Parts: sequence; C-alpha cells; structure tokens
Amino acid sequence: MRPPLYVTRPLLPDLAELNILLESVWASNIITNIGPLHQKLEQELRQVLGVPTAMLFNNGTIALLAALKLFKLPAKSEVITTPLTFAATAHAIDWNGLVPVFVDVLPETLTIDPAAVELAITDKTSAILGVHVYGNVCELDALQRIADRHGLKLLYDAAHAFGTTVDGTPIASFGDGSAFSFHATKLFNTVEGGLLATKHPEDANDIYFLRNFGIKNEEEVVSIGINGKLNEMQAAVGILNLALVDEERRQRSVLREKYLSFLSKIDGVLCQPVQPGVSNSEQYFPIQIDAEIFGRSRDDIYEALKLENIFARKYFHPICTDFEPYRDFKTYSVHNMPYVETVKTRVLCLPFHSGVTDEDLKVIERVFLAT
Ligand code: T4K
Repeated sequence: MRPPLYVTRPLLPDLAELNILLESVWASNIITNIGPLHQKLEQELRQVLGVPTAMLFNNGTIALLAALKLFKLPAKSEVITTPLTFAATAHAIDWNGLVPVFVDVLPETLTIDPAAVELAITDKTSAILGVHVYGNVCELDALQRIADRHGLKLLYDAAHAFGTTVDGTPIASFGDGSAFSFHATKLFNTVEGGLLATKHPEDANDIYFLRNFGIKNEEEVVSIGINGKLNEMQAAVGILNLALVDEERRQRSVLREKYLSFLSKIDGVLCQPVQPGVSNSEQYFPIQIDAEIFGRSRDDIYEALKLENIFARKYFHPICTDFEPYRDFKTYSVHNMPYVETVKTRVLCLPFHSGVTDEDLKVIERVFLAT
C-alpha cells in the first residue's frame, strides 16, 4: 500500500538548526511571555506582512477573539459572516457575546456575497467578518463601501491568506483588521499560532494588552485581556519556517499548474478562477465537482481517493449552519436557495504541498478519469 497522502503537510525546519536556536532558549531560561525569539519573529512578520501592527498569538482562533474584542462592539450586536468556513470563525463571534449572522457566498470565489451582506444588515449589525477562504480574496472594495455606508467594522479571517497581496498591496492592509492562523496545516506554521494585523500603528498597544491579560505592569491591569501568547519554542520553529515559506509556495504553485493541466479538461470539474492582481497564498487547492455533468459526485471521488490512501478533505462541509450550535440560523441570500448549500456538496480540497509527487498526481488523475 502507498504511504498515506494528506491534504496538507506541515513545513518543518531542519532539526539541527532548530536545536541550535533552542540552545539559546535553554541558556536564557526565558521560555515564554514575549521572549527574544517571539520578538524577533514578530518583527520579521511585520515586514513580511507589510503592516505597522502585526501581533503574534498562540493560535488563529484567539487572534480572531482578540480582533473582535479590539473593536469594542456592543454586546449582543450582530456580526455578518459566511457559513463556508472553519467553525472557529463563528465561534469567535459567539465567544465575544456577539451574534453570528450567516450570508451566502459568491459562486466563483466562494467568499462572502456583498449583496447578501446588504440584505442581512439590521440596526443591530456592528461588523462584517469576511473570510479569504482557500486564499480567495473577498470583494474588498464592495465590502468596505458597505461597511463605510453603515458605520460597521470590517474584519477579515485571513487564516488561508498568508502573504497574499492585491495589486501589490498586502492583504492585511484591507479592512480594520486581519486574523491569520499559523497552525501546522497552514502554509506558514509555528506548530500552533496566529497573528492579528491592522494598518493602524496605534492598535498595537491595545492588542498587546488583549494578548497578555491586560497587564500593564506588576500592579496594573488595564483591560480584559486573555492569554494569547506564543512560547519561545514555537517562535523558534516560526523563525526557521519563515525562511522556507517562499520555496514551499513556489513548489505549490508548480503543483497547481500540474493539477490544472488535467483537471481543467474534465467536464464537471471546476477549478478556482485566477483573481486578477492577486498573488495566491497557495494554501489549498479546492475544486468543485458538479455530479450531474461529471457523472460522479464529490463524495464518490473522496471515497475513491481514500481507497488509494489519499486523503482529500471536504473543507468546509458540513458548513457552520449544519452544526448543532448554528442549526436554526438563517442564511441570507439573493437566491431562492443559498448557493452555499450547493457548494458544500461539491467542494473538495486535494492534497496540496511540496510532498505531492508526479506519481501521486498520476494516481489522482486515474481516479478522476476512471469510469
Ligand atoms: N479560520 C479559518 C478559516 C480556519 O481555517 C482556521 C483553522 C481558523 C480560523 C482557526 O485557526 P487556528 O485556531 O486553528 O489556528 C485543521 C486545522 O486544525 C485548523 O487550524 C484549520 N483551520 C482547519 C481548516 O484544518 P482539521 O480538523 O482538518 O485538522 P486535521 O488534524 O484533520 O489535519 C488535516 C490534515 O493535515 C491531516 O489529515 C494530516 C495533516 N496534518 C495535520 C496535523 C495537525 C499533518 O500532516 N500534521 C499535523 O500535525 O483542522
């Protein structure tokens, strides 16, 4: 049997190099609480992400929680978001004492539909939380116009959009803030980790307190912060991984072309459109399978790949509104049936990392072409 091939594979630094860095941690005895490696990584990420405020967190979910907290939104007010996301997006809204309101996605990019956002706005709406799902960039201008017109905060879940730029502008420069995930499954990882970025230098101070219990000094706590700190061991992994990320991204972009060379010829298999001016994060390789045209369903392909020890993922099926906590929530849409209900039956993320070989691709192609 072939070794298992997963949807993703973590970027891991050279172990000997990691040991050298960890020796400095052992020598100093500073293993957490914003130590020197944390500070170094944060500084480097600020450069890479191209925004004045870029604050590390211990995971993407806590970064999202802190982002919503930063805005001081009224209790129980409504935050409009997409159901086609990881549960953490909706959970972060609820954990802030706010109410998630779900709206439909656009057929091509699968990001939040601005027209549906407009439909969902009430006098209780306080923010929009868009997700750059699979690295596809949200309708930035349309969402900003809506936010401005209605006086709403605009936050982005950029868990899949590390390093993305739009016409050369870093993705974190848009909206009022962007939360990234540096989980093992992400293009850039710190094992677990996250980051909150904003274009406002003055946010850094508030986020600093939000990340560390609101502690100002030994005798003062100035805000209701959480423990969002990344430790020195993970910062060491991050520093070394940051040097590897461009090459991983390059190899994934080559892999993307290889996938497209056979998938784009298959009727009923839809690959993601190229967004003009967008440099792709190369986080995932999602496709949509239209069973009526293709002749087999997304689930058929998922199972057939599994028989080959290849583990694609149906991100994000079930969608948030299928989950127990959000089951009775409506999805606002400009269509009779929200498009997201169709997408969730079609979408499949194929293995997408530098470990996918030409042999693997041959097996995947064979599974798609089998009748
Ligand atoms: N917003 C969005 C849009 C997100 O996608 C996420 C996280 C968040 C917010 C929250 O960020 P974090 O708080 O997580 O930083 C994974 C990840 O756990 C999760 O971070 C990620 N999104 C989500 C899309 O995927 P699972 O349940 O799919 O993980 P798992 O363990 O099944 O891993 C998938 C595959 O990756 C495995 O089959 C094998 C491979 N893998 C995984 C791990 C953990 C490895 O090769 N090595 C590993 O160490 O959730």
